[in-house]
Amino acid sequence: MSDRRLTRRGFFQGLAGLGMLAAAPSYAKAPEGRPSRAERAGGRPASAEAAAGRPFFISTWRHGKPANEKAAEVLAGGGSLLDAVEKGINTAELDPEVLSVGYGARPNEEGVLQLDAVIMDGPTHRAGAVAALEKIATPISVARRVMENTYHTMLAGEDALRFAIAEGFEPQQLVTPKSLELWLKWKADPNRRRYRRGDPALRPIVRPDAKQQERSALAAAREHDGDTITMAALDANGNLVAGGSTSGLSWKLPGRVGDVPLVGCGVFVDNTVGAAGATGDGDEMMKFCSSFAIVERMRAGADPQAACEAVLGWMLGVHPENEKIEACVYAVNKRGEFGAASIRPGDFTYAVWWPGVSELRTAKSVL
Ligand code: SD4
Repeated sequence: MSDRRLTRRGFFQGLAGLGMLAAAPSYAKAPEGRPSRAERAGGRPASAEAAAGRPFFISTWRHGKPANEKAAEVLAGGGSLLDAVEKGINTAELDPEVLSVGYGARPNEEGVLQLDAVIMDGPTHRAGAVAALEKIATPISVARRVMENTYHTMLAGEDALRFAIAEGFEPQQLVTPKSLELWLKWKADPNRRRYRRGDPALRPIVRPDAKQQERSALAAAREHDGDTITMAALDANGNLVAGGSTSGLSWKLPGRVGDVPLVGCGVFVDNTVGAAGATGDGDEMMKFCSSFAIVERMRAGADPQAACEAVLGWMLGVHPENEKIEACVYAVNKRGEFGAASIRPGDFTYAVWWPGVSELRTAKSVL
């Protein structure tokens, strides 16, 4: 048995100590009788921090910081919480330097940008989403129109584009010279990553273990993370809204839809409990409904940090090879306690905002 497996076992023991495995499937059973991580840490398992003010915003990656700041500004200016999340996420969508969201992102296998987005409103428990939407730079705004102007929850593909145009959105070329150059470079590489089974470079966000340490250092120093944005927001009245927007995995197969627009996967809100969001290998994460699973654990009494770690632990229990993937989650409960976790160390930079604080954090890893 490798050291890695032992580490993972230690993790499950920690979950057992938190009482988290009671709610987890039987294949995630922990060995009995060893001190949990919580006990080793002096009996204080819950590492959820509490935001010291309201509103509170939490977003993925470095571009989450300007997005949170914009969201806070919109709310302070009299906008609704939905406006705040939409406009906050628009900042990443419209920034051509953010290479996995909206305008200027990395395209699919055929050099076309297909975008996914979602928005979910806690007070009404409504959601809107778009999948594989082309030519519209701000898909979260289209998702909001789906929620507010239709009886549907998700529109996809060409018809989502027709809906957007009917709603007044301007179609445009989203591939920039920079994203075209990146795509051409990928196309020209004989060892390029593809997504058909049998391809040696199949797994999308797997990086070799040997690179993990290097990655940890790099993660903090990177100019930007070319990754999905998801955001959760909590206002002074205890209401919650969440949203997300992404170009999905770079060089994905045309028509591929990731976890982000799927309610309960990219984000989930239960206004009586809390909200959660995800980023990472969506093809794997969607099989665990990661955001929904976190909120349900919070409903059962887990604090946000424990809930995040428990769900990643469940993913590892079911598919041990998930120790190699990028899987990152965060959560906030109605009291403003929040947490975040990734499977691998150093993987997940996230941004938090509350009055007087706007900063980046690195999430705890479960390995
Ligand atoms: C997807 N979850 O489409 C997204 C990708 C992502 O950081 O979050 N990357 O699978």
